[in-house]
Amino acid sequence: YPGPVEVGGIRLKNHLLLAAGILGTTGASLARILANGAGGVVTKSIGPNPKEGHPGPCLVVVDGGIINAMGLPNPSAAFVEELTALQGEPVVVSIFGGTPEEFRTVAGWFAGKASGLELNLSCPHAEGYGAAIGSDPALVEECTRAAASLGIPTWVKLTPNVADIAEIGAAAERGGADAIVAVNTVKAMRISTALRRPVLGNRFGGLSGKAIFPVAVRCVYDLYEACSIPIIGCGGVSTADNVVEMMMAGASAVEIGSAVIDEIGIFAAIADDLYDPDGIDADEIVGCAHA
Ligand code: RRO
Repeated sequence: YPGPVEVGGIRLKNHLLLAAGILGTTGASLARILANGAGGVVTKSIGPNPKEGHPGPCLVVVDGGIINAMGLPNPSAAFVEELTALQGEPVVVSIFGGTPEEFRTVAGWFAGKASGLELNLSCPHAEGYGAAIGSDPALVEECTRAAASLGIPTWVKLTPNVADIAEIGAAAERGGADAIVAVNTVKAMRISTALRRPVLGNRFGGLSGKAIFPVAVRCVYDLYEACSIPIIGCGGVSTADNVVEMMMAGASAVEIGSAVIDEIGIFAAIADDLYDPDGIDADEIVGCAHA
């Protein structure tokens, strides 16, 4: 293992993080992922008020991935207690809000309690939250500034469901983001031919998993051209070769989500491949595909 890696103001144990929303709902589940080889963890998104989420079904497995429409379920401020046992660990708290003021409020709860924040400007099926904000450059800049001005390292997670993700990344950078995370899920749906209606209770959801890996690589590549802050690749990563490809596109670190559901040992397995004696020199490969 390479030893500590500093990305966007946060010190990680290696280049691999747990992606937001996956198992990151309790302190115990986050600790378990860290004990299993992750270099850092991102929590489930926490918002200004407790939320139950969308009516079920909330998840459907498809070829190459999963479509979810959880609907931002979260305990809001009560989540702060979950971090007590994780002090000093590389824990990034994902937060969401509907306005810059809400982002500032929620961000403030985690000052001194987390390594950093990941602003969720990108949920594809959250009315008034998520991608509704993350597809408007002015709102992205304002929400980023509101949270980042508190002085906690602030990453901004973007949606791939926009015409020009580089424009959105540039707005986050202007707002003071320390890094960009690309990407959240791809808006998608499934229809049951037997029932003749959409499978998910919310009808639409977000596709994650192997199917979206090339989409994520393209987004990271575009952002690397437009931004000078670090980029963290997220979307369908499940092998060490995927990590290397993300890095070549421009990622300084990588988040892993859906693949963890199949295999909790995935961080250690990928790290063994990535850092074996003939393995990567990350500093040398990040962005090399742009040469
Ligand atoms: O909770 C969700 O339904 C959800 C969120 Br907040 C998100 O950012 N991305 C996603 O696919 N699902």
